[in-house]
Amino acid sequence: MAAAYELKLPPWPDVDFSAFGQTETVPLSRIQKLTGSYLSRNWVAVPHVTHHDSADITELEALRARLAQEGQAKPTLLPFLVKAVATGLQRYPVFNASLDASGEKVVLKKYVHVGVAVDTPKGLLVPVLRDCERKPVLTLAGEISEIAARAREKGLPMADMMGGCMSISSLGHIGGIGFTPIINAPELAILGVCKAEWTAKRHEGELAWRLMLPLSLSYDHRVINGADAARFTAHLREVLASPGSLLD
Ligand code: CAO
Repeated sequence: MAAAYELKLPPWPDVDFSAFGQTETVPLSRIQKLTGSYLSRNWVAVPHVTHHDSADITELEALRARLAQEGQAKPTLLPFLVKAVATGLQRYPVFNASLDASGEKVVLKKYVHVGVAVDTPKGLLVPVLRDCERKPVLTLAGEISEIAARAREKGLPMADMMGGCMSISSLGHIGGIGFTPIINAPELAILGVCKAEWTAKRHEGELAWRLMLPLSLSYDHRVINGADAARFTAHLREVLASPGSLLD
């Protein structure tokens, strides 16, 4: 009997690039090889859809400036995003879930742990911040700085990268208007974030300059539907637009 579906790929092209000009060959790092194999598996095995949206973070920017003026360390956007995602995971349990190994049952999680992609010289690492719904933004900010520095200097043990419910990949400090982040399976969704830009928008009946943050939410379409994704980013838009509630 024929297999229901078989992925038949042509062999990888074996090209002598030096035939076309000068080249240099360098090995991939251990981390690149490891993450590369998981990324390939997840890209092939998970039916990804990416939902794009944008959040008005004008008030959030003012809040960050106020915190800096009050002499507190100025947190970056990221801890606010972690907290916003944590509230989303609580409100929409279908995002705080995983398929079990049989692929026939959904495991709903009662904890809220959020992974954060960190770009290190040796490759991409995704440490997990625990119990994010219970932690104030400033605590999350401290944890992100500490674990990102550790990831860049020494790398991280597997234990620091396990147990995430959903991940965030922020390229906001560099640029871009949207991308398709690959889901960190068995998580069911990942939020990609690009650079916030001042944009002329209609706001409270008037044309105004607002700081708009691009959001790209990739989700596993076996479990999450487009309407769920639109609701999730609408929730992010709402909480990021009134960020006071995220501080605690
Ligand atoms: N829009 C505009 N500015 C942004 C921003 C955004 N979306 N996100 C961050 N910034 C700003 C920060 O606010 C900060 O400016 P201020 O000092 O004025 O606050 C500046 O950019 C630098 O931020 P940062 O990168 O030091 O800190 P972070 O908390 O935003 O991110 C970390 C920390 C570790 C997640 C990040 O440095 C990193 O490694 N990101 C890469 C993730 C990645 O590679 N993803 C791709 C995965 S797929 O290959």
